[in-house]
Amino acid sequence: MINNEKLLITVRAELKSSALSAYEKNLIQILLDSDQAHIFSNWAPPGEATDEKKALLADLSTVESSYPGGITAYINNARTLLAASKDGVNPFSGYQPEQPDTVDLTSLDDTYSEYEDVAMKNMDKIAVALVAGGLGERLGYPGIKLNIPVETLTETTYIQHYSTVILAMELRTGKPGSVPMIIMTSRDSHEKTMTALTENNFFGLQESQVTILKQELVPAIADNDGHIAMHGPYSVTLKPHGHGDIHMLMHTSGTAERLITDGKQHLLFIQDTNGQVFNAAFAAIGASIKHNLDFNSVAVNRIPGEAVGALTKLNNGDKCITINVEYNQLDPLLRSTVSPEGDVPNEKGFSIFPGNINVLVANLNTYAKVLKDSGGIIAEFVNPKYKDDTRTSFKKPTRLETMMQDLPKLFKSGENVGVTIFDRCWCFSANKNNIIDAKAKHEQGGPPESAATAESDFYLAGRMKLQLAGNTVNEHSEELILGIPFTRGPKVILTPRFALSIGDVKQKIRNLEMSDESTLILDGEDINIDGLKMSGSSALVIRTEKDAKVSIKDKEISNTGFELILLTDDDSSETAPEYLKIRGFKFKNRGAEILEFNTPGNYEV
Ligand code: UGB
Repeated sequence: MINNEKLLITVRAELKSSALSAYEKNLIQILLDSDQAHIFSNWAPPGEATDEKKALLADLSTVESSYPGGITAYINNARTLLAASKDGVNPFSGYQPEQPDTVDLTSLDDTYSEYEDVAMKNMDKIAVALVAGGLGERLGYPGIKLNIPVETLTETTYIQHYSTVILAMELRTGKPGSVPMIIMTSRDSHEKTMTALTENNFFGLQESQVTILKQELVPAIADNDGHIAMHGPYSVTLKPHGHGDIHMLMHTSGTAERLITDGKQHLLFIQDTNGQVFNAAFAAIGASIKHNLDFNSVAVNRIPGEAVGALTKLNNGDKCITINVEYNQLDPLLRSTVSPEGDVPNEKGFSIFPGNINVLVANLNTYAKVLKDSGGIIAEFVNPKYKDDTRTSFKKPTRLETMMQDLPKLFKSGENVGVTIFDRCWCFSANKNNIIDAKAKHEQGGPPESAATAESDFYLAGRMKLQLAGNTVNEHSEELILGIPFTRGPKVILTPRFALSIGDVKQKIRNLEMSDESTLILDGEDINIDGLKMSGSSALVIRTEKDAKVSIKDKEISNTGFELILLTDDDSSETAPEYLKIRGFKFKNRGAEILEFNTPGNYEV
């Protein structure tokens, strides 16, 4: 307790003055009761600097109203977690790591299609939650990441792409507005996300089906006693609380319960820049339904030591949970328990602990129950950087954080937690790193996760779908653009309206042959191809409005298509928009065949 009588006299005078409202004075009292008198230590006498005082209290009142249990609960939680951290409490003490239960969908075979079909029949029971509160510091993009184009041929942005998938899901249910979309924003992303939605008419979604949940920042903590950090007499230091806030907000806003009332059974969580996610999401939802999973993590095979969270089953005899263990914690855990050699590869070269990519499927009934039991606070953790081994002071203020993949930490036991493994390029290729870091990551043998690789993989998924449908697709060799790998063709975009599953592609495209630099863009519900040969750098774009049926039969395409231009070779490189600069290239239409069908009818090409 701060017991500085002079300081307390000043604060008490503030409480008696009429400059602040009753609510603000109550907040001061709450803070005093939590040993936070230092916040007021440099305040001017009552009646002075009132606006600054009110601004500080407004920041803290947001925490008081948004954090379950208010600011007192936040400070108490911080003290408990900091004490455990100081004592070096091992969160996995007593647990034996085991291989988690997995469903292997790395092969896109008939079994895979069965899983997809299960989800296709349950479209009206699915809701999608997109976490988009991140600042994207690693990417360094000036706007919100949701506004970046997934690819530069159609310039469809991430938010538009996700919305288009939802619209396509609704085509299956026959009920517009029936697939809820929840978007978590933050102070950093809220305004721009709202602008993107409103300026684009919610990308065709109904406003009522979109729920925006805004996460708030939390106070940074200066020391092990839980004192709130200050950076000025009237400014507390605030920091992000992490993507796990989605769970808290789903609870406190009543959204989880509402989804259940509306008949939804599964909630799919996605990140802001993973254009591949809906290649795999439906099969993952199918796996959740078929195996009755309460929680299902989409995962990729990881090489031992790879810097990706490892999905691990932990068993202490009483409790058995499958959770994400950070890769730097996994190796010591294995060495001290079941494997003196640490994380070793299996016969295929992979760790038996698959990598988490933060695409998650939760059974809504279980989810809502866990939220209710936990008050919505999901496995907070603290990660202070201590000045020295005494663990008594920090290099800089810390804060409590949460991660959305940690939800199973709150499972009591008996919940059915699964892991569904997919081919990496098929399910995950995020746009997280700037070009310098992406190049370095590639040189170190890791995935660059940049705008260019995300775009390259987006086309790759299109090619994979065509190949699975038995078509001939000649792939161009990979090249380096700004030191980052990119495959220039063929570029294939099959929009969600055209196909949501591999089955859809198989049904609609036969006897297609594509050369290694050609481009095919299909955007319409009812386009059928039987016999199409594309040579050289030819490009064909087909767009249809509702009720326009298009059949392509035995057609040959030869035109100059889209040319890839390196920005380094282009005069306009300096003035190029940022979404091109983060790639290092652009495409120029030199003569693509573009067919648009804007009125209902049957068309043969
Ligand atoms: N996000 C928020 O909405 N709010 C926040 O406060 C923070 C983030 P990052 P991170 O893809 O390989 C995750 O920053 O957290 C959103 C997993 O934890 O891109 O470093 C943000 O907008 C990790 O296990 O990623 O790492 C974005 O949509 C691994 O799966 C999302 O949260 C890793 O992603 C992720 O934020 C990965």
